[in-house]
Amino acid sequence: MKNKAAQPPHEQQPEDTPELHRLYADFKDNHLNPLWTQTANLMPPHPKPEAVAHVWDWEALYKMAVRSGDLVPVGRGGERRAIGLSNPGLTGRAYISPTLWAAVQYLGPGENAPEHRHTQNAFRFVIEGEGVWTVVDGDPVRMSRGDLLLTPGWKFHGHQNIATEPMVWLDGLDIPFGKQMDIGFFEFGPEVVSDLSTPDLSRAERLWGHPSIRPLSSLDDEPSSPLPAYRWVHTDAALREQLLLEEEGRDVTLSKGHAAIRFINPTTGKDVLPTMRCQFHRLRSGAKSVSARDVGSSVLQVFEGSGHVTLGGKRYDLKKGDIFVVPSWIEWSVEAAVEKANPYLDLFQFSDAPIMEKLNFAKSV
Ligand code: GTQ
Ligand code: FE2
Repeated sequence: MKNKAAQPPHEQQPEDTPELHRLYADFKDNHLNPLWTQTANLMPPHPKPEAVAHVWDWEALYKMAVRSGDLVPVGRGGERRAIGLSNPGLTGRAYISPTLWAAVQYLGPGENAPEHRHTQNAFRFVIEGEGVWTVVDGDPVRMSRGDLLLTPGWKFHGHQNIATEPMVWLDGLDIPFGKQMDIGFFEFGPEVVSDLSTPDLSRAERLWGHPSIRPLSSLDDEPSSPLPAYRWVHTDAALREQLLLEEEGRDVTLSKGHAAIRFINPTTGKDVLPTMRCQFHRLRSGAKSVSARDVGSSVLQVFEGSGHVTLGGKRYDLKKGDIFVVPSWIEWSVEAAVEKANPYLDLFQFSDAPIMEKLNFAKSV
């Protein structure tokens, strides 16, 4: 190799000779791959995600979910009528980011999605509709508008819709992370959900759903939250009070007019699932969030209101139900529109932050 010390290291390449070609051919035949041809790509100076920023339009998603409902049966094998949001930068894979799966799931009136369990962690967030119960380890959990429902890894779960209307909701799972790590196990459960009752509150909520109170029979930390449902009444009240306290002169919001909360595991005070963080944002009409940039990826869905998001320097309109992805190290901020119909922009967010934090890769500016 010639001495090219004056150039940056990644531009130091060997002379193109027949011997070099033979060496590279031997590398290939022996299942080897040299670092020096791809150093800058493998070890960039900062994250350069293959995933790109993208916004999915809720109306279009909803219509295709309905068409899937007409054409595709739900049952054993396919398991779920769930349509994965596929990041345009991660072609061919139904992954919204390298770690996260986001899907819209459709369950028609009277339909039943069979029970199964898998290592992957899951949650559902309900943007609209009523009438579905998800049965988690034999415990029926009502799914209503604004609720966050958890299905931690390896718990059996199936869904049933007892209403006369279909229901469409957002699923979040750590499928891509699990696939990359080869951690997945999967088992079928009963074809019909194991408990067809439809109580207002699940047994786990009756045990765990009291603010800052836990049963003395369960004092150990649990890796996933034992509370299967985070109800909209509580989320809404927490956000409303944060903004009211701000109006009363208290410094409790993230920034002016931006209330935000994190859903937590009551046994640890930490994230609800080992791999996924779930949060909720409320921006007062006209308010703007502080620009953020984090290692790791995030997905947000507009729950109510409208506005726009600036993602990697590009501005996108947002309306109810729209879903967008924030890839690693992409700068982003949201702004609530000034509109009469809705005094707020409400956003549900999930991210892979627990993975990044546990592995010491988390970084923010
Ligand atoms: O509802 O159990 O979107 O297992 C992907 C995999 C939903 C579910 C998804 C699943 C489910
Ligand atoms: Fe599942």
